[in-house]
Amino acid sequence: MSRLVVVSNRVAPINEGEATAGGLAAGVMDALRHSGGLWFGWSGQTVPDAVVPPDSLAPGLPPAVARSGPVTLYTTDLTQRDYNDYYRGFANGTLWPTLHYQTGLARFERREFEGYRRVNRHFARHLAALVTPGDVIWAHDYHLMGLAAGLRELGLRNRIGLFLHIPFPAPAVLTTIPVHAELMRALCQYDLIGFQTEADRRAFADYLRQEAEGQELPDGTLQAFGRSLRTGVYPIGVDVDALRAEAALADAPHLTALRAGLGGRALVMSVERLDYSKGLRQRFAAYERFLAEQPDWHRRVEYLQIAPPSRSDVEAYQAIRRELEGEAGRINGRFAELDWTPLRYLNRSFPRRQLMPLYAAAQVGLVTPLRDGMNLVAKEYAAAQNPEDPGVLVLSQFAGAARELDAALLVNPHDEAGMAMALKQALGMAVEERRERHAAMLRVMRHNSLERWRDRFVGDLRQLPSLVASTG
Ligand code: GDG
Repeated sequence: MSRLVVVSNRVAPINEGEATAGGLAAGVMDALRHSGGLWFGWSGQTVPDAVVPPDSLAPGLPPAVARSGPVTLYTTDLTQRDYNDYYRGFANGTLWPTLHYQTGLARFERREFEGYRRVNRHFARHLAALVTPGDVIWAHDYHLMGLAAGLRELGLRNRIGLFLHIPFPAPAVLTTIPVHAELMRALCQYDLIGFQTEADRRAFADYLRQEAEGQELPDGTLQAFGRSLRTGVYPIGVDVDALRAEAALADAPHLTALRAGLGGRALVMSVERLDYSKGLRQRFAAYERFLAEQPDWHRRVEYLQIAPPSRSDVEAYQAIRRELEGEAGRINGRFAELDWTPLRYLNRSFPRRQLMPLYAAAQVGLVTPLRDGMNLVAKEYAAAQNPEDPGVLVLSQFAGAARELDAALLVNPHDEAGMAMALKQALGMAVEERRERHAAMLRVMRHNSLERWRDRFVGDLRQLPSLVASTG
């Protein structure tokens, strides 16, 4: 079987048996072990600009940082300038907000786009030294839209696929990026592009048709910018049984502490990176409205929001953090009693093995992003529940997960009153209805497992006729 080469912005710091690693990283590692392979990405380290002269494409092999059986991890450093332009600038200051429909938060500097291209080429140069002609290359996410173009410039004809973890927006939104055409031309150098939902895939095909004179053939092949490429929908999944097993470890000391603090009150819980796309501001407002409209629930409910800081050197992230700190204080100031804190807002991360029992202890999982490619927390929350007495998932209709988990209570995160009502409904839901909704979600999640996501994408990539890869 052809060797698999995985490329992502960061290489997951994973060792066999490491319990804190996310399911996604573990799933990808399994695939690598199966066929042998390597995983390449940024080390997370930056070096002073002077170490690498501008535009030098650091020659030679990057250092191998870890080996585990037939799998080798390789990483490369970024210069401070690369980090600023590529990671902080174009990837997280332009692409992330725009692809999440937050055009008002997007910045654009051509210099940063040039940096994005430079780092994609830098990755390509390193990779080209590592891959052999039979390898299939699987790149991940919005950081690497230009990687295939970099590899093609170096003459590689391997099959190269990209899975986009985040949404692909409507053409009218994407075209707000001044260099959208250059970006999409480069993206079309991939042979296979995977999306989380059909809506994302459709938006990409629409862009090519409307903006690039592209066309879609009856077999689903897209043609644009002189290239033929495939697209597909691969909703990412979770390992339901592993999550439930982790969640059922109910005697963990942190749970005892939580239960003592709750004193029998119902727990509403949310977990996410502190990111403006996750809808925290709107959710806080909806909870405040719920408290204002439902005095019966005072002292009987607590909302635990875990939000580890993320990308804290990007301005928009500093702003949302400041705002939420103010809001959390204000809501507690308005409703708290001597023996009741209605909102607990924790800006820290928890080890994975602690997080799952917390999900299981929560009567309501409140997952209300403004936009999300998939949203794994929604699936993890549902997987963690005890099937006999499950909690209720309140889920944004704008998360990719809503396409599959339509047995959740679906809400519009912009509808404050609607979210407050859904919270009331969730807290009061009878056990029969909770079981029914949970069983329906479990069925879908077992089918669209993490393994299936990975095997379908890699399988489709491997099966591409070499014609698709080489014709223009
Ligand atoms: C992107 C897309 C898509 C969170 N806090 C802690 C913690 N987490 C873990 C969760 C979950 C993961 O991080 C977050 O995944 P999400 O899918 O919810 O969101 P993004 O980070 O934005 O991921 C998204 C995903 O890629 C995969 O394709 O679903 O749409 O935006 O696994 O549990 N883990 C630990 N402590 C925390 O405090 N250990």
